[in-house]
Amino acid sequence: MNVAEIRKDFPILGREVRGKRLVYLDNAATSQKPRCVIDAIREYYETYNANVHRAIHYLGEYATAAYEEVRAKVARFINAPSERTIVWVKNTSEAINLVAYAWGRKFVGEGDEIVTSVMEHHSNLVPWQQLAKARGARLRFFRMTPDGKLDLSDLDQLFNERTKLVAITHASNVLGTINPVAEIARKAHEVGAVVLVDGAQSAPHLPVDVQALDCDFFAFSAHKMCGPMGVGVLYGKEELLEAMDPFLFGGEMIGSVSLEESTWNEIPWKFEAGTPNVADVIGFGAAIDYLQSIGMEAIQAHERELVAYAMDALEELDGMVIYGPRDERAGLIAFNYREIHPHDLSTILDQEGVAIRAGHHCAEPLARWLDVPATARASFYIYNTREDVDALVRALLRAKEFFSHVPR
Ligand code: C6P
Repeated sequence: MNVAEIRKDFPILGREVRGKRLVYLDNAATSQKPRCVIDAIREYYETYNANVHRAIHYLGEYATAAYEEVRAKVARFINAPSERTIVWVKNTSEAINLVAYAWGRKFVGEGDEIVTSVMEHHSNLVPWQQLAKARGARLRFFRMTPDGKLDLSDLDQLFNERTKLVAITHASNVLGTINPVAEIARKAHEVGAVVLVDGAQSAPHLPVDVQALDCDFFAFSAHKMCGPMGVGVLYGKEELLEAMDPFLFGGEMIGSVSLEESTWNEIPWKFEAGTPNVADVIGFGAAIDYLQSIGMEAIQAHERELVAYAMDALEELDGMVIYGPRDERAGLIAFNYREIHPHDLSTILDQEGVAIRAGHHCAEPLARWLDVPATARASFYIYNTREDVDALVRALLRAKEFFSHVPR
């Protein structure tokens, strides 16, 4: 991977922040966008803007073909068996809510169990809390190992004939843990449970093959993988999508409508009411082409190398506490440093041009499990370099100096 060349593709990386070189280490929140994505969106609006699936005119047909081509591209990207299994949503959160409503309210009942974990982002926890409340179901949780992995030793008790759903993140946005979702899916299927994988932090960073994982649903967001905001994907197995009722009602998702009754469109359009976000789907297509021109294996290898370098560098610092496993992890590191509140740390780092995230990262139960009010988090992507890590370390030392009166 030629990171110096890749950096040239991202206009924003050329700018300064507070008079310093921008060191963008908040990629788990959202990634930056390469010029080809920005251009694809501009080209759509400048040359073939039209509504899709409706118009019988040149622009409408052209836009529809381009839009549907991206669906097929996404299917290939995650090795889904067909584009019928790819539903457009606006982000991972909406994808999970869609399953909670359209599948959950129909198939989860009184006394059923939903298994999830303490490391989930709120988007993969709150919809299940709401579903459990509405349907009289019970939430259960994987046990955790002290270093922040799922403890799979008691799966035979955790999964049973009442387990209807296992909803688990592929990669944690705080711990960096990569969960063995294929193994979990195999075990869950033995008791007839459905498996939803939150892929928000995996699809941008490693090769994903939904057939090899054998998950039933897989959710992810374009904006974390060089694509625009406002587009996400729900992959679902065909038989499940067929069995579900629609989520939203209105134009485009219908088969035929009379004054009293309606029938539904085929999947995936059954779940896509109203005019979709065509421009950003087109931009997402450009993002997938871009990532594939680099190669997902190469991206994963680059982040592994960078995170190992960063772990070594951070561990050298006196008063550093790093959360999550030491072995295989996603390209992010959450930490606390010298008892400086992560918000203060983030403010000082920002003065040095270094953008990190601080807080509970929308995973409040996990912060409680870690027994901290907040953590600081540096998260990496294709354009980050060892120089970025060095800048992070220098900025942390600046913060240490600034807060030298604080006992560690
Ligand atoms: N995490 C972070 O800074 P949306 O916002 O719907 O695109 O993605 C939600 C989401 C779901 N699952 C996981 C594991 C995530 O990390 C996220 C988004 C960002 O960590 C923003 S809170």
